[in-house]
Amino acid sequence: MTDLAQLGTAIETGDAKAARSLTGDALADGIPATEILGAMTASMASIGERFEAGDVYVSGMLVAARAMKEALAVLEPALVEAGVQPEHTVVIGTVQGDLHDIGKGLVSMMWKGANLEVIDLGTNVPAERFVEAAREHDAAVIGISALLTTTMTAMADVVDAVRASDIADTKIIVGGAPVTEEYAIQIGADGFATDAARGVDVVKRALGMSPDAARQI
Ligand code: B1M
Repeated sequence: MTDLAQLGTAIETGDAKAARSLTGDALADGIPATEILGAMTASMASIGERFEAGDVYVSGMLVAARAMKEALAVLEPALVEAGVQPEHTVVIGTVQGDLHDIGKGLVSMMWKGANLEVIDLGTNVPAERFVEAAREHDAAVIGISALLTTTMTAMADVVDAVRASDIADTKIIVGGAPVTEEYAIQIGADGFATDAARGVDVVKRALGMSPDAARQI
């Protein structure tokens, strides 16, 4: 049976090759995708703590993030379990000034798994780009991610830009480590989720889908 602690270590040390192969082994062993994901996210939390303590530098976070993304690519099919024609389109991105995309990528995967067509705008996305993309794709929901206390304020700019546009009624869901429910309410967002799994419930509620209407991992 694959040792998930080894997978965590591979990610923390930035060993992308080992992270990819251990993820494949864990899936082949029948370990649930959510459990594998748990080990991966714990390793990123650990890297963050070590960065805060001055034990690793930005370069260390970067190689760990690369290893995590490569391992996630192996895990994605099991997380998404694609199949049914998507009922709704949603747009998601990380706010302007912010380059963190792992959490946003996870939310995006989980939303795909909930049978949604997900348009991922990437990172460092200006407010107007969210509006343009939502209009272009006739999106029912805009998801915004921010990982920095200095960039989460840009979420308010996105909400303001949407509300001032011709697609003012589009539902907006926000999330990311520094974001709180209080902040989400303050800026006028329609929904907030602390993690990708809860993000599925929140998007389903925003879309008026019953909580059991879409598949979850
Ligand atoms: Co950055 N970084 N980083 N970093 N980084 C953090 C966020 C930090 C907390 C580390 C620390 O000090 N402990 C700190 C922020 C402090 C703060 O503002 N409070 C920090 C800093 C300071 C910085 C720089 C400023 C460092 C520097 O240059 N001096 C710099 C900023 C660059 C920029 O964005 N402009 C920087 C850079 C980077 C890297 C590029 C090296 C790399 C990112 C690579 C990448 O993403 N491609 C990086 C990394 C890897 C991290 C940590 C270690 C890990 C982030 C991560 O991927 N977590 C992070 C420490 C930490 O998070 N503990 C840290 C795993 C991921 C699964 O969780 O992203 O939280 P998370 O997503 C969760 C939830 O938040 C939620 O669901 C996700 C899954 O459950 N969620 C949503 C997220 N978006 C959502 C949207 C939703 C709903 C839920 O609805 C739409």
